[in-house]
Amino acid sequence: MLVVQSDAHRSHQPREIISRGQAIPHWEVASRADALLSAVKTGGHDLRPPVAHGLGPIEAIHDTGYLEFLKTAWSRWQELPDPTPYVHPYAQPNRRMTGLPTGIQGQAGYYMATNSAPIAEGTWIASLASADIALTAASALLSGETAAYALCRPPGHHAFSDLAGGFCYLNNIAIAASHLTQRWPQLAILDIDVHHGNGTQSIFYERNDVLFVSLHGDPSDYFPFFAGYADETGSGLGANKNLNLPLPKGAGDAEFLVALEVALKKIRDHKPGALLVSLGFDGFEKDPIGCLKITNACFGEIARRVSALELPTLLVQEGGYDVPSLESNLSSFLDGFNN
Ligand code: Q9C
Ligand code: ZN
Repeated sequence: MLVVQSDAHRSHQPREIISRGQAIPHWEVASRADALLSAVKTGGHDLRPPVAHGLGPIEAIHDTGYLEFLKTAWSRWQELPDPTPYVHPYAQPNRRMTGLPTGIQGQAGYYMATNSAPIAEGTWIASLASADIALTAASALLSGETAAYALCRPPGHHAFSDLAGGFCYLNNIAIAASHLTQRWPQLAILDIDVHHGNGTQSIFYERNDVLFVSLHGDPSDYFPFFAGYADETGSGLGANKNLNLPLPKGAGDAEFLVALEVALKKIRDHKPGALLVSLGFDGFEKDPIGCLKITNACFGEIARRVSALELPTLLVQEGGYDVPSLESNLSSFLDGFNN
């Protein structure tokens, strides 16, 4: 399989996130990418660096004010008295207040949906590189490759058009999907990360060309809490082009595979020209922040069933935080995909 990766992610290593009022070590660490890369190398895959695609495809998905914020937030934050090394939101807009402030403190709240997407000095550079990885893998499909894996870091599926959140800044898979619509007018995104892909859902919620289907832990008591419910089915032109399949806490392989069949049927009925997969390994049974019990072998089985759709397929890396298992989980998936 064609794999796109780069080392640029190393400039993004915020040390902590704020969870339940406490600073805790960040889960989304650079060694994740090293572990995933080991699987690529042992699997003998065709590894390539990203090619810069410019800001055009990113601006097709993200708000200009948001991009300007991401690019400048860290340096603006450093001008505050007694600045911390990472930009964190403090006060955030809500149901009753939605104004856009001009100062950095207020803008951090305005453009950051959660306390788990801190901005470090190199976050913008790393995020651009991550988007370019997804775009380069997408371009390979445009040139006739049947499948490609984008080893993205930071991940992207919690990023909205104008919001960072949940370890994500630029929505890599949405950017890649919009790039692919130049060749395939109908696309499908399958999100198997354990967290609902709220950013991706929002970006395509009113579109009928890009179907979004997500399997994830029930958000009623799990991140991202405010989206991922079964009654979110799309609106306007996008009516019936969004499918959420929340799974109860603790669900294992059998339940996951039953839901996957529902997802695959919805995808086949949409008749997409290509498929994109938000590939998270945080549904793994040992994941420290997961809520499901997916086994290593099941990632292979998921891959076999997805590849049986026989569509040009772009795999985009999202979450997965049990670093010691990432290599074997990715190997299981890539091996399953090729068989
Ligand atoms: N106690 C992705 O998998 N919540 N993002 C962390 C830790 C945020 C996960 C809470 C989870 C975001 C791409
Ligand atoms: Zn996740």
